[in-house]
Amino acid sequence: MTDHCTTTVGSYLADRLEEIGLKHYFAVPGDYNLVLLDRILENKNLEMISCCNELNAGYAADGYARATGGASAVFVTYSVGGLSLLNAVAGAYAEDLPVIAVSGGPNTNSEAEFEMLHHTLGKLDYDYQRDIFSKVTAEAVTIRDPHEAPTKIDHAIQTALRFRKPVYIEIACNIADAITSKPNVRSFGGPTASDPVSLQAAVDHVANLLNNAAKPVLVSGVKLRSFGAEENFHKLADASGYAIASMPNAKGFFDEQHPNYMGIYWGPVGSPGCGEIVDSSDLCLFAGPTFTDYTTTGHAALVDPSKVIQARPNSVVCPNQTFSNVKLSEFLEQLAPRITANDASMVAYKRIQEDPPALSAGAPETPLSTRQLVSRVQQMLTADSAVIAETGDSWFNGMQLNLPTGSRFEIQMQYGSIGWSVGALLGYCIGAPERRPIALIGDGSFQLTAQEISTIIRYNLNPIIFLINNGGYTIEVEIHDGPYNNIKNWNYADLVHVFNAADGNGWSGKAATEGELDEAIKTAKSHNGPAFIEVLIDRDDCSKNLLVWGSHVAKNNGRPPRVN
Ligand code: DPX
Ligand code: MG
Repeated sequence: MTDHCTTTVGSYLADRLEEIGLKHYFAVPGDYNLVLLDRILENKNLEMISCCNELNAGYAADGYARATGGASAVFVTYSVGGLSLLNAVAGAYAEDLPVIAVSGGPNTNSEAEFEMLHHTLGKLDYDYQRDIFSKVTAEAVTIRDPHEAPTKIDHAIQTALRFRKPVYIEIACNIADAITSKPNVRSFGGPTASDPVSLQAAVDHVANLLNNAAKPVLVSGVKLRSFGAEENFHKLADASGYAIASMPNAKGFFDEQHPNYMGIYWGPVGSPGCGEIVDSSDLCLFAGPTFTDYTTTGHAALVDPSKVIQARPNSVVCPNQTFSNVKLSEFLEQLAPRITANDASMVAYKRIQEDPPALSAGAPETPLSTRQLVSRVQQMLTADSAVIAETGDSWFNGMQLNLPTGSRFEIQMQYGSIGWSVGALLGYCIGAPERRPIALIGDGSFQLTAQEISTIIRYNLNPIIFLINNGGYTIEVEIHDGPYNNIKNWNYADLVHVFNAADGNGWSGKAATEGELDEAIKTAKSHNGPAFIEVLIDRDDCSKNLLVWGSHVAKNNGRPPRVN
């Protein structure tokens, strides 16, 4: 029996999730989490989105966090569910997304009585799932004592929001219903404030360096969004007059229609002219960058550390000087008014700027090419669009798009787990119902997570999905080919009918020519529900940038071992 100041552990968690802004959560049931789900369902301000499997539910939570900019939650059962979820949570860790992963756990009496349990490894270890999750989360807690639930739940939630990382909460199956304190008032702030002395010193030092540089440039990085610094980056961009580039995994975080925007800084596959200006600048401020083999095209885009300032989420790293405990957003905000406008890099860029090559449509019967597909997607984009680009040639095709102000772009470039986009698209549609997301998904990737189209149909969401059927793992073909890069063909478009069954409202079509694609897009746009277009593309038709990038990454991967 609860009284006015107590509740159940499950209800406590539901209330806290509501309090931090969640309206939905993703779930797959199992006997270790059923009572917990009963308690969560009682909260009428939270809607359950039932997924086909735990991996996809995790990807959906990833997409939801991207769409809302806040946290997300996913509920699974013990071990068989949890370990399926693991890969998606690892992706959320890599991508700085505060996904709250909640698993049911064994009954608290089982450990004391040395019970061997179903769904487990078949040994007397009751902590292995939490131990495994501790590697891919910022905090992993097990709740077996209801009195400890409020502090453990609150601390895990605060950690997720503060560090923008996933957390793991395991609740023993007989504890979800146990009595605990009602949630008391408190705040769940985001990232903590900077050390004021260090912040001041960093701003003074960097303002001095930039104001004395001849041709400084600004580059936006992926951490800008997770650490809430996009707006202050824009303020700095406006104040500086510098030429501005985006790193590939930060595409869309800076307005691509800004007059000083050059394009993507991505070494040999970046936007024409952009790399030349960044590399020839005497001082570049990278805001929230990650320099990996993927974002630097196999380390071909080598930024000279003596000319680079990195503003990281918690520090500022200058040539020969580091300032710790300086938060990215505060640093950019305070730097903006200290900068003397200097358009030298922009003038230099204007001199070498190339207009993108004009591409006119072919005759309707022309077999479809990726270039023509990209140009059709470009024409569809509006301020309300969100493009979800799956790992594969879709990255390179997506990167070509010129995003209207307000539109969004999602890519999982740090983790690059194929199949991510189907679940992420589901979560994105739920989290941003005011947008109509457009997904670019390769056939190979789709085969990992295809069944979540069923959930997109179940909730009658309205994305437009381009399934690119190029008969295999083309990106892998370009990095290193072999028989393993061929896949079994499917009638992808027909799957929508299978998933529709009697009550679904999904529409699908197939396009092998430009004319068929135009017709299909017309129908998709007018369809009030999920639209799925299978486009048939030649196995060897891939973007030029994929070929160049693939050879650099392959070279980097193929370096021989060092022997003494
Ligand atoms: C693999 C990749 O068909 O796209 O454009 O044809 O390449 P493209 P597809 O979706 O194929 C994807 C394929 C097999 N990567 O080319 S990128 C290895 C891989 C991965 N993630 C997981 N397994 C394997 N990235 C989960
Ligand atoms: Mg493919």
